Amino acid sequence: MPMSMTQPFIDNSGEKDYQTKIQQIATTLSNWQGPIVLISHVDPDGDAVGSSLALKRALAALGKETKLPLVPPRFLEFLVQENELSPELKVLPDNCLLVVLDAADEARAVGAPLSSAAFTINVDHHGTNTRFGDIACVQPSRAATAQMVKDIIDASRTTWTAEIATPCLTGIITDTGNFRFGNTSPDVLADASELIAKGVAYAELVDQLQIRHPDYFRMLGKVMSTIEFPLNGLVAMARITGEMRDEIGPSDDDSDDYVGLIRYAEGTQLAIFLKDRGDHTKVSVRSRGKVSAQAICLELGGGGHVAAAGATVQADLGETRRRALAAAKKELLRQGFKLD
Ligand SMILES: [Mn+2]
Repeated sequence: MPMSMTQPFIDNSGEKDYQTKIQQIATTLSNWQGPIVLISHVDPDGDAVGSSLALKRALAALGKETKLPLVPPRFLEFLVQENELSPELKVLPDNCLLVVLDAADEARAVGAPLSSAAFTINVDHHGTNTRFGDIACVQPSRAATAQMVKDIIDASRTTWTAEIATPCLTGIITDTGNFRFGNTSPDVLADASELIAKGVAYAELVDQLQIRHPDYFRMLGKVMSTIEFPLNGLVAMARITGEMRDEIGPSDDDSDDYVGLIRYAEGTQLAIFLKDRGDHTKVSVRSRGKVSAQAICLELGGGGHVAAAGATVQADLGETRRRALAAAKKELLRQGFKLD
């Protein structure tokens, strides 16, 4: 999930500890004699897929036995080479090192059971990360987990190739919204520049990353017909209903784009996107300035970054809309906005 530079959870005192942990992780991975399994979060995004593909390729280059149980969204399938992914693992192999990437807590990590790992490494940039695992390296000042993976690979003996750099850069591109979000720091651009210099076909990559199935555009038309601007126009809100999905098909795996799009409606501080899943509703929130999408989603039982957060609400769309608006109102009032 993308994030903002303005984080209440940032701990900048930890940069030295961070570098120490990165080195410790690189050493642990290099010295590990058993299999290494990499997993990431449910509904994997560009950072989850990019981070895990980059690290898997770097470890494979070191001669490590690796497994990556992952189902990427359609628009990221082009990154994957043949036989690179595994089906979900019901049990972990013996003496297995498990690397969990971009997942803020154990419940969000999918692909393999966490309990039977011989050793667990947690690498993430979500401030809300629960710090699970034998080594937990959490650095909210990083725009993407892929940036942290770059640090791990830099600290290891791996020689960078375009095949490793391309997914790594993908994580940075997608979590910064193509270098448009507030988390696009000089460090992010320096890391991206370094990765491009490893031989990434940059223009081709960013072009490919925007390509979507025709159904995406059919769905976009329907989504835009649901747009509303409640709370004095400070909120842009849209939805995908079960009926829309029945009509267009289920390929809405990129629908996070929609919330980013409506966020650009003039005068809005918040974009809220609701996805009807029958017995539950998924909520994606994006915010601007000091307004916290994270505060709203924490109120709804979810989490994320200040500028971009999400929640799964065990209620139908109508009830979820009511709760999301109540949380949005509370946050807007907290930030000093006047509401009728
Ligand atoms: Mn991320």
